[in-house]
Amino acid sequence: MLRLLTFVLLTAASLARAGGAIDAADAWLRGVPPGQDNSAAYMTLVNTSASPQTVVAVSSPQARAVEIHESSQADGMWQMRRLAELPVPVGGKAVLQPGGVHLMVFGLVATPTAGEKISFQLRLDSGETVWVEAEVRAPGR
Ligand SMILES: [Cu+2]
Repeated sequence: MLRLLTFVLLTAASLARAGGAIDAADAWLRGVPPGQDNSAAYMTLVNTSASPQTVVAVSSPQARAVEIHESSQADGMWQMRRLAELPVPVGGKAVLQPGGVHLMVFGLVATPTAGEKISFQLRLDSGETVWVEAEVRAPGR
């Protein structure tokens, strides 16, 4: 019975993942040297639904906190600000990339190694959650 329940739960989880309103591509996390536990993650979010989607919160079981940030340059100085939400328009996408919007990752529970996957849970304003696996790239890339 327990085995059957596990199977049903796993099946439901994979269906939810496949049928989500948002697809993620090219997700990666910038590797960090030992002792540094903050990093950033990047990805392209594609709206696969017929309505606008908005990411309102992000978390990771492998980090203490995740925030949506946007980098910008003013007077030759880079600065970051926190975004309350990240819209993904109908028929469009949101591109998170170095120098722009990114997921700021605070308090990685372990130093990530290149090739490892870090999981992120994106919560949409519809209440739906989308899991994204980001591959760790070597530091400095
Ligand atoms: Cu940041």
